[in-house]
Amino acid sequence: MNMTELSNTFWQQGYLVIEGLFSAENMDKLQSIILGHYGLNPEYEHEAAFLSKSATEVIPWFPQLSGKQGFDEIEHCNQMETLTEAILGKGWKSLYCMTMFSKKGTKGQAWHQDCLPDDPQQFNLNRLVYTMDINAHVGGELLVMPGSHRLGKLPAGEVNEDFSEQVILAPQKGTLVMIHGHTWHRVLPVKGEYRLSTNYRAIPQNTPEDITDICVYRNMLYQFSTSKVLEDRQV
Ligand SMILES: O=C(O)CCC(=O)C(=O)O
Repeated sequence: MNMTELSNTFWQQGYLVIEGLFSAENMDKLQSIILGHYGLNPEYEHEAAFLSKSATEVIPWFPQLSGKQGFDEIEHCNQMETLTEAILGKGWKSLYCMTMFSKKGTKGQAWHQDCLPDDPQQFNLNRLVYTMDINAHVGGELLVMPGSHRLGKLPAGEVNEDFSEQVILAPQKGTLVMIHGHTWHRVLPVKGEYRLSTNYRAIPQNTPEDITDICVYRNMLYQFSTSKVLEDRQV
């Protein structure tokens, strides 16, 4: 892998896709740990008001906090670490590993930015690892707006509007997708039994660890630590 080229592509697009980075065997191992935790009908953790207003139906889990060491090996994958450093520079830090489960028939995730884009230097990096194939049959494809990490705040508007420049990603098992926290992104509704993704979030040096506490949706700014809508964004 040419890290400089990949980093340039990331900074140009606001996202990057690396197919086949992780072995199917490793992914199957993680997938079975994740499913062992959730089962097929886990309870939601966020408040119902948030789930409904955000149009985001995801159940998070932090497997490393439960001592699941299988997830450490991926975190310390040499290529992922080297690529992260090429993108974020020296002094970057791994935040945590968070799995996300969405049930059959749920909405996915509406357009959002993981953190406020007011300062271009202050952002998180999503490093999304897919332990299963995402495709039109399963649903849950990932939508990104190329270059939107440079466009400031996601405009207020219809939460699931289609943008003419949006790109639809259907990551296969073993793929790594990196997304800048200011890039507008969204997940389509889930048609299969379930949808899983695993996010190894990271931050550049001098970035607060709670950088993703306030999330930007098209209809609100939401603060997770207080479970509060900080701003209702009217269209
Ligand atoms: O699960 C995915 O593919 C995307 C996750 C996402 O939107 C996020 O972590 O902000």
